[in-house]
Amino acid sequence: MKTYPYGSRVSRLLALGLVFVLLLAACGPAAEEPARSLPESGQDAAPEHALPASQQGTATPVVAPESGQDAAPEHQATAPAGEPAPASQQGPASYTPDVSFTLQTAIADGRLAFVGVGGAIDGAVNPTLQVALDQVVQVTLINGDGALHDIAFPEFNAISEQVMRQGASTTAVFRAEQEGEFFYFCTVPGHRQAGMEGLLVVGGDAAEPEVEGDNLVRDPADVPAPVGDRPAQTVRVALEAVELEGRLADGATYSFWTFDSTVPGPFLRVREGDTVELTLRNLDDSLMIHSIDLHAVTGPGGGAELTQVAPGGEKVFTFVALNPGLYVYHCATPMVANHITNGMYGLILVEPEGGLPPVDREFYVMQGEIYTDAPFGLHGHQDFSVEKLLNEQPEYIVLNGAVGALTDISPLRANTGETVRIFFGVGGPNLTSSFHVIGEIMDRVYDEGSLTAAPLTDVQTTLVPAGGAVMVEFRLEEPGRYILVDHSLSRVERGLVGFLIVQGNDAEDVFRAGGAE
Ligand SMILES: [Cu+2]
Repeated sequence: MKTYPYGSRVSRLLALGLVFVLLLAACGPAAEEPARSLPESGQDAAPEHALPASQQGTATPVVAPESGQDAAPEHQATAPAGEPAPASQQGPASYTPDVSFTLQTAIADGRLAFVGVGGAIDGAVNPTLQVALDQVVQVTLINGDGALHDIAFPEFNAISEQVMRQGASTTAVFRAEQEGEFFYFCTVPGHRQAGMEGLLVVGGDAAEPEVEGDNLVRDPADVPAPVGDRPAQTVRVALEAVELEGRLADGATYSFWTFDSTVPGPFLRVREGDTVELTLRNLDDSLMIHSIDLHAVTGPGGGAELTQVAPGGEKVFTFVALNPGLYVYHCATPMVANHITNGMYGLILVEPEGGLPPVDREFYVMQGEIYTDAPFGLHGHQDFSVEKLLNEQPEYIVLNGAVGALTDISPLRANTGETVRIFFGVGGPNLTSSFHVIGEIMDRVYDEGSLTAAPLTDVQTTLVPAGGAVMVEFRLEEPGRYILVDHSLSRVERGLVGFLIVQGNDAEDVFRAGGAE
């Protein structure tokens, strides 16, 4: 007789977990959620407190860079990480900041002050902001007291808009192009003297932010070799469900649940007509039951009903990959959305008979959301919030499992003249992605992961649903740094950004600074 452990044991575990989470939520700090915004840059020097011409209501924190005044142009020649471009190519800002701080105005010890929100400066009064030389710095200012304020970095010609109402927020963005110590302060008359002043330190011993927790990022270049032109056969796949503490962001960790200890799980690659025998083992030290539902499976639950496996156990099932395509797989044990948000998702490619057209490089990228109890950006271990999950209000939205996964840790790398293919999927569990590569046009989009329909051609942004995937291809003509985003660009501020760094010579002359010849 077969029984599926959906029953009382799971219910008890879930109930215990829920009580624990609710307790934590009740005891947690009543931290105010920091507002976030994309950069406005290059504002003129701050004489007294001249306001930018565009100043309007200050409550809306989101300004898309394309429309932001003086925002860096999308095609700005930006140096690949670690390979700075000549200074002449560096504008005052770039598409994404290198470092971000949030400060909230407050009255501390009877004086006016800026108080750090999140990260290493959390709670610090007039915190010292430490940055590296030439970093693009984004400072978000939240009005915490209802009086008129702004923030200025005069040596860098940066001043924010003024914020008047409590809760309103604004940003200042600049490139830290001189080494040394500089004051930042509020330019409203009397406020600097009343305490609103701190230090910006550029260069020196600007320490790398400490990283805690194991790196669970799946390298986007970690894609198995093409199946190509071979007859159908039996393929055996073994996966392990592993629960472990991992790095969520610099200085922040989270209790991830994974397939094979990375997020996303391994990229599985089979052929149409293959018989796939899948073994799922759940490690001894797991607390939860786990399972797998592959969208490439024809059969109830996609495998989930046959693979509910308790800690220390193992289950096997077999399916025939009837339909070619690019499919999501994920854990499907209650609460399913909880298992997915914690990292249990991946992609399986079922190649059509004869294989896919050859390309020079293939990449594997997945988008996911993380629902922490505390606001985005805080240090330390971050607890899961079932309430935010059910309200679909993630704090973190990331590529390959963590903030910085595809920028600092494992960016995509290729060369000019190459054609690249990105297998992009959305683990979710909830948000739809408007997948876009800044500075590129997708030559071919295999919409919704369908490999049997003709691809769309010449696409800017493609919609990928939760639990869906897409295969895109494009040729690289120009060197530089291209940026993978969800064009719901507020999500950049929650971690959703990746780099494709393209090296090589600029032989094709399809893009350059200055006028036409
Ligand atoms: Cu699971």
